[in-house]
Amino acid sequence: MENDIISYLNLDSNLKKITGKVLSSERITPGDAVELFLTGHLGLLAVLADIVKQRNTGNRVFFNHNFHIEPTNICINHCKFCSYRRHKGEEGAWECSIDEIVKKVSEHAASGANEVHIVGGVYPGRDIYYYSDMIRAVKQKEPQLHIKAFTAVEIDYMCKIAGVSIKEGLKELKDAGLESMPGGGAEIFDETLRAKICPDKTSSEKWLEIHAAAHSMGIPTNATMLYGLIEDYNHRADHLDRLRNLQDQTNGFNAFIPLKFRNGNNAFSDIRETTLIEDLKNYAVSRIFLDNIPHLKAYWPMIGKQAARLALEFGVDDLDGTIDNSTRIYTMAGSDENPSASREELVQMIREMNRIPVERDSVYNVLATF
Ligand code: V47
Ligand code: SF4
Repeated sequence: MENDIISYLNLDSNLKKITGKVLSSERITPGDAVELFLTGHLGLLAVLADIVKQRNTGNRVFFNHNFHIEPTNICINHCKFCSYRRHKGEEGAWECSIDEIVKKVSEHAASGANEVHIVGGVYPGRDIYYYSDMIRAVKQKEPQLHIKAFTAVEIDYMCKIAGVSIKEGLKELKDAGLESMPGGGAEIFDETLRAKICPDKTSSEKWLEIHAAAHSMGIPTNATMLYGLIEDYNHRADHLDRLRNLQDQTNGFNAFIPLKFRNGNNAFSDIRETTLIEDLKNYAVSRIFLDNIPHLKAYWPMIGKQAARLALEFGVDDLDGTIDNSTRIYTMAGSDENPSASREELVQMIREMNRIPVERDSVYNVLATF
C-alpha cells in the first residue's frame, strides 16, 4: 500500500520519507511537520491524518452535551488578539456573583447537560479560595455535572494572589470539585511571539508546568494553539513539539484544539483570517504530529459548522459539544451569534461525513453510539 500511494501521488523524496514514516507509525520530526505544511497537498494530508485518526479512534467521532459559564470578561491582561476583555466599569464589562453563576448553571443543567466548562477573564484580586468557593457551590447544587474549569493562566494568577504553590492551589480546586482543565491560554509558545501578542500573560514555561502539575495530580487537561496571527510554520511545529514532549512525560492531555484567530473587534483586526484550506492543513499536520494525544477537537463555535464537518476528513475526531448558546469569546471576535447545536444536529453532522457519532462524557467514556 505504501508504495502504491507514494507512486500515485508522485511525491518528492522528502514527502516520500515522511509518508513512509506515517504509514509505518514512526514519529515525524518538527522539520517534517514544517515540510508537510509547506509542500504536503491537501489530499495527501487528509489521507495521512485519517490513517492516524483511525489508529486512535477508528471511524468514531465524539461530541458531548455541555455548556459554558463565563463568570466575567474583566481581565488584568491585555492580549492583543482578545475581543472579549474589558476593564472594570468599561462599557460591555460583566461580572457574575457566585449565586448568579449557580443559578445559570442550574438553568442549563435542566436540559440534561453533563459538563460545565467555566472560564473567564483574570479578575483583579480574586484568589484561589474565591474560585474554590465557586466550584464548591456549583458542585453542591448540580453534583451530576463534570466541572472542567479555569485555564492555566487563571490558575497561575489565583495561586499567586493567595500565596500558594500551583500544587496547593490545584489541590484546593480539586477538593472543591474541579475534575479537569480546559486547554486555553497556550496561545503560541514561542517566547518572542508571545511577548508581541500577549505580553503580560503567563509564560509558556509556566503554562506547561501548570499542566504537568495537574496531570501529576490526576487532573486531565486539554491543550490549544492559537494560530493564524503572526507565526510561521516553524513556530507552530515548535508549539506542537513542546506539547508532544510534555505528553511523553505525563500522558495527561486528552485533546488538542487548534484555535483559528478570529479578527473581529481586536487590536489585530487588520490581519486577514486564515483560509479554510489552511485550517484543514493545520488540523491534519497536528493530528499527524501529535501521535500521543488521543483526540483532536474542531471547536465548531469558532470555525463554524460547515468547516467543522470538513475537518472530520482531516484527522478530527471530536466536535466538542452542544454549547447551548453559552459562550461569547468567539461571538465577540466575529463568529456566529448564539452558538448552539442540539445532540440530533451533531449526530447528523457526523453521519453526513460517514462517521459514527458517539456521545461521550468529559473524559471520553462512551455514553451512546448512534
Ligand atoms: O486562550 C481568544 C482564544 C482561548 C481569540 O479545552 C481566540 O475544550 C481566536 O481555550 N481568535 C480560550 N481565538 C478558549 C479555549 C477553549 C475553547 C473551547 C474548548 C476548549 C477545551 C478550550 O480562546 C484563549 C485564546 O487562545 N482566543 N481570542 C480570537 N480573537
Ligand atoms: Fe484576558 Fe484571556 Fe482576553 Fe487574554 S485572552 S485578555 S487573559 S480574557
